[in-house]
Amino acid sequence: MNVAFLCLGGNMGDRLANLNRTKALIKEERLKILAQSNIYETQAWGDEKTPDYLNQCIKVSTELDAQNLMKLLLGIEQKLGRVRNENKNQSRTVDIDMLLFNGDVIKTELLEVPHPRMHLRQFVLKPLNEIASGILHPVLHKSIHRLLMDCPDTLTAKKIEADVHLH
Ligand code: PH2
Ligand code: MG
Ligand code: MG
Repeated sequence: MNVAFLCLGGNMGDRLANLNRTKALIKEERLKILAQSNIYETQAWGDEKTPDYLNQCIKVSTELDAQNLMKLLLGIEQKLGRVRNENKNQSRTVDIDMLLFNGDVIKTELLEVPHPRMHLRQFVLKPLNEIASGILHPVLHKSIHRLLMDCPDTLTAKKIEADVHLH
């Protein structure tokens, strides 16, 4: 059994509904959600003219390997109406990023784990710290809590009141 940490985020349409739909589709697949963070409203990183995001991190267990998990997640993004173009920071209904997969270091065309920019982003580290504070980053060899303390990002990430119970 493999354990992955994912960051969900979106800034188009009904952002909360899109996060909830994402988790519902994840549960329909052979994935188990083991833990989830609070939801944060976060300033857009990379293009401050785009609307604020909602971001949430979740911990899942799966029989799939990392490549097949990534393919499944890309399929879920598509089901939720995500359209990609060459602009990495364009607005989207939902983005599902794989942050960590076990303690593996993976670099293929499809996938880079640990996510290459996770340690630079408050919108990842703040929610991730709630469910993975003691986990070591397999390349930087620092805990998630330490990465959050050391993170240079000044964009805000504010916890929102939303029901995130597992059912
Ligand atoms: N994702 C991006 C670009 N910028 N900003 C925030 N706040 N949250 C995101 O999830 C995000 C972003 C590219 O994937
Ligand atoms: Mg992303
Ligand atoms: Mg992505």
